[in-house]
Amino acid sequence: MAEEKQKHRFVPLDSYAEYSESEMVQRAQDFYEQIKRRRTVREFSNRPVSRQVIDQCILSAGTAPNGANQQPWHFAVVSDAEVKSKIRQAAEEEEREFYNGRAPQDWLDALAPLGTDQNKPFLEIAPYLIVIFSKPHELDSDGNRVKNYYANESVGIATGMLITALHHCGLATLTHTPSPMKFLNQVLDRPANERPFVVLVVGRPASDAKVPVISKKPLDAITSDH
Ligand code: IYR
Repeated sequence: MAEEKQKHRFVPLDSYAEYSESEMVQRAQDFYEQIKRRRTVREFSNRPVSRQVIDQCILSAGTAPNGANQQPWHFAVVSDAEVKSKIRQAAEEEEREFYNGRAPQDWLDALAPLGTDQNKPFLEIAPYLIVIFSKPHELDSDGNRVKNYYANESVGIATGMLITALHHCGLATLTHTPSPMKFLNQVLDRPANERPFVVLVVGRPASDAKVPVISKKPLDAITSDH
């Protein structure tokens, strides 16, 4: 029993920061002012970005709450021009099929305001592509599958935190989801238990970048009181 307790240790929560009611309101407002500036960008500058910044933001993403603390994610950081070019070619091949037949008309209609098409030059222009993989299971040393709980939910949360961290330090992102994405395992030589979740295109916006005129739903459209 004593041994069992030792295995699952608990320590006092010493990292919690408490704020007064008015500080909380101020911080909530300040954060909203910052995060609402975030826009998905499709026109990137090729200006280099320090790898240290990327690594630090990935460390932030890695603090995400996740199922059973199994941390079922992998972040493949792509900066090599040849690898980016391979990803662009394969992604555009999938996208050509998507835009020229695979996508139902109602999906194409929903995308129309964003002005997207099969051309993905940003995959080569932006200094980084962070390809995020979800790991629904691991393989133990005998090659048996060990399930990771809530892998997709966990990776979704970590991805949101990564986007927030990157925005916080002045980087723009595009969440890109070529479909199907299996080619990313091959191009990046990732094992079969890793499923591509999203390609995060990361860099500074092009100086003349334009974004579509869209709006976010107001609070009363996204909440209810009980
Ligand atoms: N994967 C395609 C289509 C696409 C789908 C959604 I949902 C978007 O919000 C944006 C694009 C593409 O990348 O063009």
